[in-house]
Amino acid sequence: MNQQLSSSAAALAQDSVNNKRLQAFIASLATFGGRADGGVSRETLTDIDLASRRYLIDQARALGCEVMVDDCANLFFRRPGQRNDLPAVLTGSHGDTQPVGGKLDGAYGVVAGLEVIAALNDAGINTLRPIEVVAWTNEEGSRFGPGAMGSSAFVDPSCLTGYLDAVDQNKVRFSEALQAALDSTPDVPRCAMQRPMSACVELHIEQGPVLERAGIPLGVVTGIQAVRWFSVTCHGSMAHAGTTPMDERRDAMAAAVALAQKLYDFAAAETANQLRLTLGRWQVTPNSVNTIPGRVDFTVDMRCLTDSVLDRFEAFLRGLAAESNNSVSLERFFQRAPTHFPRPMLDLIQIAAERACTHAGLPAPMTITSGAFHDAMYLADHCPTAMIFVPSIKGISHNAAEATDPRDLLLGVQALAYTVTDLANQEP
Ligand code: HGY
Ligand code: MN
Ligand code: MN
Repeated sequence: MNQQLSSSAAALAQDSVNNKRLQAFIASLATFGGRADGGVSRETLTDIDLASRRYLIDQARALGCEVMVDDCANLFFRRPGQRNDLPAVLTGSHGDTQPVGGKLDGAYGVVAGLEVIAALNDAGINTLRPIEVVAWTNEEGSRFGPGAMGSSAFVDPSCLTGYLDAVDQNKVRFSEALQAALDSTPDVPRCAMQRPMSACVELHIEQGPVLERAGIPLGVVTGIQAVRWFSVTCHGSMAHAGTTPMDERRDAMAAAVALAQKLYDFAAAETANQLRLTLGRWQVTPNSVNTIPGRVDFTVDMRCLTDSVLDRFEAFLRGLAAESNNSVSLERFFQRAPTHFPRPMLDLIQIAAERACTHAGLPAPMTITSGAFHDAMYLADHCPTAMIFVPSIKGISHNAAEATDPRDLLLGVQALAYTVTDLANQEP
C-alpha cells in the first residue's frame, strides 16, 4: 500500500478510537482484583488473573479476533490482515499487577490494543498485515521473580526452563501456576513462541512525574534504563532476646541494617547519575518479637541509565558480601542492560502523537527515557520496537492511587491506533 493510502488509513483509525468504549474497557478490567481503595490486586497467574484473562479472551473474540496462547501463557489476540503470511504488528502489554497496584499499569496497554482493533473494525479498515494484541505473563516479577518472564521467554524460549522453579511467598512454584493457567484455557489453541513480528508498539503510563511536570500529554519513549535485582541473605544465630548480651549476639537484622545503610550511602553519592535503589521485600526468620533474627533476606532493585554505574554498585555489594566472613550471601536474579528504540519507530510515533495532540489543541509530544522496565525491552531484541507514554498524575504508580487524566488516556490510544495501522500497512 502506498504511503499516502497508509497514512490516511492511519488517520482514520486514529479518529475512530471511541473514548466511551475505551473507558469501559479500563473500568471492566479493573474489576478483576479491584480494591476498596480504588487500586487493583491482580498478581500474575492468581485465580483473579485467570478470570481477567477469560474476560480478555471473550472481549477479543467479540471483536472477531482469533485467540492463541503460548507455553508461557502469553495470550495473543489476532486480527487478520490481507496478507496473513506476513509477520504481524504486535501491541499490548501485561495483564498482571503489583500486590497493591493501579488500574492502568500494563492493563491500559492491553485494553488499548483491543480498542485499536475495535476502531479498525468500526472504520472498516483491512490492514495489509495481521495485528496482534498480547497480554504478557508476569511482567511485574512481584509474585515470581524475575520480571518480564512472558516477554523474555517469547523472545528467547530457552529462558522458560529457568523460570519454572521460581516460588512465591506461599511456596507455589511458577511451573504449577503456569500449568493451571494453561489448563484454564482449553478452548485456546497453543501457538509457538519466538514467532516473527514485523514491529511492536507498547502503550503504557509513564509511572513517573516527567510528562506531568512538563505539561506534555504524550511521550515518545526513546529507551529504558538498566535494571538489576538481587536477593541478599544475612546469616546470624537465633537466640533469646532477653538473656543474650548485646556483645555476644550474631544478630542477622543488625547485619542487614548495617549493610542496607551502606547501600543507601552508595546510592546517595551517585545522585548525579540518577542511580535508584529500592530494598523492597524483607523476610525475617523466625520473625518473632523476642528471638534474635537468625536470618534476614531482602531484595535489592538497582536502576540507572548507564550500566557502568550498576557495574560499580554490584561490585560494591559483592565486596561487602566477600568481606562478611560468609555471613552475607547474594544472588543476582534479574539483569537487563539499557534499551534503545530505533529512530524510524520513534519518528512514526512522533507523527502519530503530534497529529493526536494537534487535533486536541494540546502541546506536541516530548521524548522521554523510561525509568520503569517494560516487556518492550525484550521485544526490542526481536523486532523494531518502541513505546508511547501518557502522564501519571503526581507521578504515582505501583500504588492504588495510580491515575491518568482520561483526556490523556484517549490521546495515547489515538497515537497507538495511528502507529499500529501505519505499521500494519507497510509493505514487506
Ligand atoms: O518494576 C518495573 O519497572 C515495572 O513496573 N514492573
Ligand atoms: Mn508495567
Ligand atoms: Mn509495574
